[in-house]
Amino acid sequence: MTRYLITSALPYINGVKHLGTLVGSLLSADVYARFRRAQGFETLAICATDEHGSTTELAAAEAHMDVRAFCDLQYTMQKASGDGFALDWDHFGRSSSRANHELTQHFARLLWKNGHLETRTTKQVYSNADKRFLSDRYVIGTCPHCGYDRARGDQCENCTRVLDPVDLIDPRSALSGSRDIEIRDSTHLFLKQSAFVPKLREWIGGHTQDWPPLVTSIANKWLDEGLKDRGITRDVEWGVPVPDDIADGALKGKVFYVWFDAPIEYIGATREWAEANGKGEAWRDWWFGDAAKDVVYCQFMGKDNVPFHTVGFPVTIMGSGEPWKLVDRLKGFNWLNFEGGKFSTSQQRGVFMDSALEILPADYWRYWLMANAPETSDANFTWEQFAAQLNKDLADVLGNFVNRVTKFCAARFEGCVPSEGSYGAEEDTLIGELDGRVAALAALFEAMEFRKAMAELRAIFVAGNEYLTRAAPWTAIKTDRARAAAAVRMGLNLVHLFGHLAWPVMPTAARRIHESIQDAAEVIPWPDEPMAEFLDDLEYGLQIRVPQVLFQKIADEQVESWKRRFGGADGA
Ligand code: B3M
Ligand code: ZN
Repeated sequence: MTRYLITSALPYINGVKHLGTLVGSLLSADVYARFRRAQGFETLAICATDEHGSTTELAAAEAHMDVRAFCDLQYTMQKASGDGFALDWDHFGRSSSRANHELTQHFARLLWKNGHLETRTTKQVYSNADKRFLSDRYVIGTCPHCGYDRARGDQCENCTRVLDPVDLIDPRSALSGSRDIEIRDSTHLFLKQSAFVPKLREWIGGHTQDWPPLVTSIANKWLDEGLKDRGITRDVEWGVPVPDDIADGALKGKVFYVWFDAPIEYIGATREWAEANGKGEAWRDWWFGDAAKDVVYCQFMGKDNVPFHTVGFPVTIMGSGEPWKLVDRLKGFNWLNFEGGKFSTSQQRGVFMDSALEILPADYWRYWLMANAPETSDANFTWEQFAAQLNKDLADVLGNFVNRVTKFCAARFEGCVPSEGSYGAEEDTLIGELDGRVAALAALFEAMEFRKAMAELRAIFVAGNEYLTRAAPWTAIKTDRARAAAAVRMGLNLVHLFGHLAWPVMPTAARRIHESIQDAAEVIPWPDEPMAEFLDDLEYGLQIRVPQVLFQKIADEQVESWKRRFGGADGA
């Protein structure tokens, strides 16, 4: 039987993530993992913090913290917000782990041994005041093309020209502002990626059917533009050290570039998982050689990460000459915008994971984000549409259905699944419709088409409501108690079904819905029996409970206050 290995792009250690990162990697991976688990497949859901590099060092310095202590703290915060969103990882690791250090060095040694790395001496800006090499973006100066006086060493944000720090006029450190900087030679390792182009083309070409067009077009564009050899080491301190046995110690004191070690942490975190759970070498069975033949490896990420996963990491794996798994299914996402503009971490624009949970439970966000996932194009978050959709889909349609049925059952049938009456034409029609819709929903989850999946889920809830309106047990009971009983029985079976179908996306609400009927297993299984069976499955006489309000309606005043708090269309 197939096993599913599921990874989401690793969130950078610094700062709480916004809804855009959540939908495009963390949440979509979780929904897919839950769906596969619900189907009974063995799954392993892996994520980790991406911790290395100069950005982390500088963020730690700004917080007046030692970089490791800074990462420890941020890791705890990210783990907590992941838990708050019910992201049910098998392991949430850290790219600074020993496992990742060892694996990163292992891959680098193989690449060196196989002749895919070479040393090159490059010119690098060194700041005497800051006592460190400055990466390109931390050198600022006047743009030689347009005269903008705060151009960054990698690119001028005024005229968008790509720059080299040595091009800048009047260059200075972005950290201290010091002009006491000099150009020094620095030796680095380069990965000779260009040699892999034919292999990459063949591999990417084999996925035109099962990767979204967004992903294959980004991958091919990257290759078409000509693949440059890539520097994979940096002059910073916080990272995986380059071992001395590479290039005779010529890179002493340097570390690997963060984008080299971060994807390797997918494997590293799997090893951390095994170590944390006493599973020994079991991590290899998910990744290596014949033992992993039955594994389908699925990755989730935003579109900016696609090149690193279709070119960068695959080259590391191909170049190792060892049979590590390459990604099978790569789901990439477009951007989610906030009120017509970009989410921005540096400007704190938008809604971030911690503050989101201060105003509404995770399931509201989970549902809305999946229902509006930026799949075929960018999507936009607005408070009005957010509130309107949740009020309609969750409160009016799903919540109200559960409430109507269970309340009526409590009032007129002693809160027990009625045994009288039998299903007739009305029920048969509904069963036929739901057989089609539940199968369609499963197929959409399988295809990772989340937006359409949520539309199908909503259509299923609506079908239940429409059935109940037609069957109208509250009218029938006046003349035909058996007819009303059959309708209530169907209604309760539908509540039960909704609890199963909603679980991958709304795990907490789904559990409450399910538990209004009967206790639920930890993983609420996907219904694979025909609807005629599933919808007549509840034991006659079973005692049910009326749940507390499932979804509180969002009031206009709340929307107004959130707009004030988070800023709205005006970009405030
Ligand atoms: N740390 C996240 C990002 O670009 C980046 C992903 C690494 S995946 C190995 O948002
Ligand atoms: Zn310029």
